[in-house]
Amino acid sequence: MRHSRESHSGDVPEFLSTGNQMAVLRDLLGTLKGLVEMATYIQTVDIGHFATADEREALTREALTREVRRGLTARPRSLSPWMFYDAERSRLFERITTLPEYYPTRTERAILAGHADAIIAAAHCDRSLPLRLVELGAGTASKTRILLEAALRVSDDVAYVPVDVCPDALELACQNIASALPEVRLQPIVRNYVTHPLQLESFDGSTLALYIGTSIGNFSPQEAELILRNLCSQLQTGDALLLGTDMVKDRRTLLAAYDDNDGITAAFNLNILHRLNRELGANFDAACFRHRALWNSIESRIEMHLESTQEQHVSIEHVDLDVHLTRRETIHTENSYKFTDQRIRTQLEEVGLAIRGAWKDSRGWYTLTLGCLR
Ligand code: AVJ
Repeated sequence: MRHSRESHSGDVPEFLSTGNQMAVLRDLLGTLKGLVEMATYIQTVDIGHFATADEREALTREALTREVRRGLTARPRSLSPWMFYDAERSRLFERITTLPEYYPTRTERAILAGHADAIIAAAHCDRSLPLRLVELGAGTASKTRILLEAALRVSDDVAYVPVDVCPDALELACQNIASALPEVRLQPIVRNYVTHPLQLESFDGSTLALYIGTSIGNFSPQEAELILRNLCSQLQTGDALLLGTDMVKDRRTLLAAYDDNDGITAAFNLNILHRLNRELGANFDAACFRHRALWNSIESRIEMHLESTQEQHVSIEHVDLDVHLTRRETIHTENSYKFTDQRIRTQLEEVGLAIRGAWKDSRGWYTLTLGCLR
């Protein structure tokens, strides 16, 4: 198999320049140790370069195995959420986005619908130049369409580069955009932008990078900085980034969004265990765990955990791992950071972006911020 399992003490500049060196699994433990207690071990696994579904599957399983061994032997135990997106998890997330309690998606969509023209005008100053929109974690691109329509109102040369780890989602995104907006030039990239920094073709025009959907909230401030730094390394002076962030608000609203009445978020969380049973030969009994959502005000994040309701032993056959869980012991499965204006400013300025505009809903629950590369 074309990868090594060597673990380097990751240093940031090296990570930034890994570029196309596939075949390297590298974590950033050295960089992040001590900074985050739920270390997201950033592994470089370039799924996009592995042509066949079989190879992709083998690599995914390898990465999963590694993550499970790391996370379930650590204390407190944890599993990184972005490692677990598969068709079922994506489907459950799509359902979450329609729940009455889960306001971020519809709030962001409303802001886009109200301000797409202003956002495009602020990002695309020289209208004579072609415009390229590059979206990290594009998913099915349902909200992006609003921005692309606005882009087409000011330019007849618009390209869209959706980047996603999931080829099926990307396919759907391209079909949706191609049928609704055939004028847009599509250049999809299958890539896990977390584990493998994006490399864009040079472009004679202006680029607007999109990192929306509050996806950045899954990452600690340090990890988010790395992701943004990698992205900005692909931009030129004057190019822009549109960042979508969910804001700090009252605790009850936040908690309800991550612990809905229909139990969809619980199912989304417990899905990790089913996946481990299915793919790694584990024998988790999901009925012996419960979904917990907490608001950590010090870290400014919602945390999701799976709490063991009883003392139990679980074995994960393909990882050759036995886990003993005490009653009430938890596995930390997700963080969703919530932002303040100050936090957004810091996050953008530290990677060289100057704020050019910010758009919010009337309640101030969500913000779209446009930063320009200095
Ligand atoms: C996909 C990271 C934006 O944090 O709100 C939703 C994921 N997890 N409910 C979020 C999620 C549980 C979501 N993001």
